[in-house]
Amino acid sequence: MNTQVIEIRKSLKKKLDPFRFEHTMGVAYTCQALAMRYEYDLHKAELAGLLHDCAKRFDNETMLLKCQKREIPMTDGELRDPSLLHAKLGAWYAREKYGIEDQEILTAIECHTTGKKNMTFLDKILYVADYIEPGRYKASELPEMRKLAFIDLDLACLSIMESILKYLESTNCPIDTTTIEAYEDMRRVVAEKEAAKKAAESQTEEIALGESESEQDTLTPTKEVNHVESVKRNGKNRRSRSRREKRRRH
Ligand code: DGI
Ligand code: FE
Ligand code: FE
Repeated sequence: MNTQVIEIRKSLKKKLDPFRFEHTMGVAYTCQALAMRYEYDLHKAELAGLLHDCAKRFDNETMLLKCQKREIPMTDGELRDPSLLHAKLGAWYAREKYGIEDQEILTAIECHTTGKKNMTFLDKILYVADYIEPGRYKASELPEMRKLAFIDLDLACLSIMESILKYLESTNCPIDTTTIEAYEDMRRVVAEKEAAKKAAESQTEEIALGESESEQDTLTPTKEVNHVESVKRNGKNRRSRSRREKRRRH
């Protein structure tokens, strides 16, 4: 194990309350599990998970003052609900106090609460891990989200964003524009992926159909004589092929 990770853990254990520390460990392990699944860098995923809530030990007033002092720009949403600032301030601590220079890790920490447009792989891994780590228990759809996270990361992100937005609306919490932008962007990503998948499927079906038609052409000695027969057989092939396709997809 890397000594940097051991030192970070020691420091976090001293600084965070026991619940936050346990949550942090859960997020770090879940980040690594997702990194294994999606073949991402395990060490970077672990560092992002370990440090994502490192600024969560300050109250709102202190975070506002610290951000002002360090000239960290704040959005209207963050000014209305300064608890959101632990993400930006956390990225600042990760860089300045824990020596993290990797911009991808710092950005993932910075956007872990609201998400953002054009989320990177690590942004998504951390965002999802924070929601599904084993210590979480409040959200009702957790078992489905946990499964989905290991099947389709984008869909898991979208699902979590929908659930958080629903919760924020039901509790009348001020919603940051970044949270809405992140949600709309993830909807676009998922819709584009779905459309590409459908186009690829119909192209495969067309190729299969073309192959079956040319097979029939070579089998029949004279096209004209056997035309009706060929149409019948093609129709049959088409049906059985599409049934086979359906069975394979489910
Ligand atoms: O720090 P954690 O509790 O581990 O998790 P987190 O950093 O994802 O923060 C979760 C909270 O942040 C959750 O209660 C939803 C809230 N949140 C996310 N986007 C917004 C938001 N709260 C407000 N007020 N506005 C947002 O846009
Ligand atoms: Fe957080
Ligand atoms: Fe967290």
